Amino acid sequence: MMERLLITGAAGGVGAMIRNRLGHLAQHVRLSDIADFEAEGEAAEVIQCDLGDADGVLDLVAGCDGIVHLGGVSVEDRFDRIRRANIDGVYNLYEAARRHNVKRILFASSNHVVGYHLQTSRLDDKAPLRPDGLYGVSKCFGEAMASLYHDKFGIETALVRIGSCFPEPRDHRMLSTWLSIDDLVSLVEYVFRVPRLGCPVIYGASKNSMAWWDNSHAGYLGWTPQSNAEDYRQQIERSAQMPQPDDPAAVYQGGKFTTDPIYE
Ligand code: NAI
Ligand code: 15L
Repeated sequence: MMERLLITGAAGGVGAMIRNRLGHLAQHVRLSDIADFEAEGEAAEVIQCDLGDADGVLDLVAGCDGIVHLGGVSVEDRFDRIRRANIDGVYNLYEAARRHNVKRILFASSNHVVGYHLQTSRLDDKAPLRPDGLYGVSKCFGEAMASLYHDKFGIETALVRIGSCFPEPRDHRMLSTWLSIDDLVSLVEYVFRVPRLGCPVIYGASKNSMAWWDNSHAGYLGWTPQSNAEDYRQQIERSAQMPQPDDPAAVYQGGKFTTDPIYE
């Protein structure tokens, strides 16, 4: 059991859904976000911090031995915003981890690092990076930082390329990309319990019948997702329009992110 687990981005969509479900992994849980929020119950400590503030991040990470790093800009945006949170922020986090001797991190990467691969392709951890926007590029940077700090300093990171983590899948693409909250929580458990993690790429998707991604290289983790987006197919067919075959939402793994402009 860890002494103290830090969860960044704890006020965000994913953070709010998992932050109360990881208390069994550590004696103390520290929650952080740039946004002000209140933790439910009294078990967790809350520290407001901008990931772009190096001194703030150094203080934030002090005393932690594991980090679930969810914080950052989570969609396509202007480069200056992405840079502060996802590039400076990740640098600040890994430097703080090195200086405070943090052993293990789960980095919330994204399927948008490989978003320009076709939906007809099956990808594993050897797939070339094909980011579909500046957001995807920033997640490539995060993965590279984690790799560097693993090779140079031995800090282990799970590079979790999350597909679509929401309570339920919302459209046809998510029949392939959906990651249920339960499966994410169990992935965090496996990442922090496996004796030797290394620095693997893990596609963060449930056991979807229409899956595009192969995690067999990470079988040693023992993580076996249980949810299947197929259970929601009828609901999706009622509520979401099926995209035309030439619609980027149906062509590229990154879906509509491939149509985002470079925001000025
Ligand atoms: P979100 O946007 O709801 O949450 C991100 C949180 O990070 C927010 O609460 C925001 O206030 C915080 N944040 C932004 N800039 C910050 C800064 N400079 N300093 C400190 N905190 C900052 O995103 P969501 O959906 O909860 O995703 C969590 C993580 O997982 C993100 O890193 C996202 O890129 C990644 N991810 C999520 C997916 C999903 O389906 N929800 C899919 C792929 C990746
Ligand atoms: C992401 O990386 C985003 O953070 C999330 O909001 C979803 O849009 C997800 O990818 C997705 O591709 O569905």
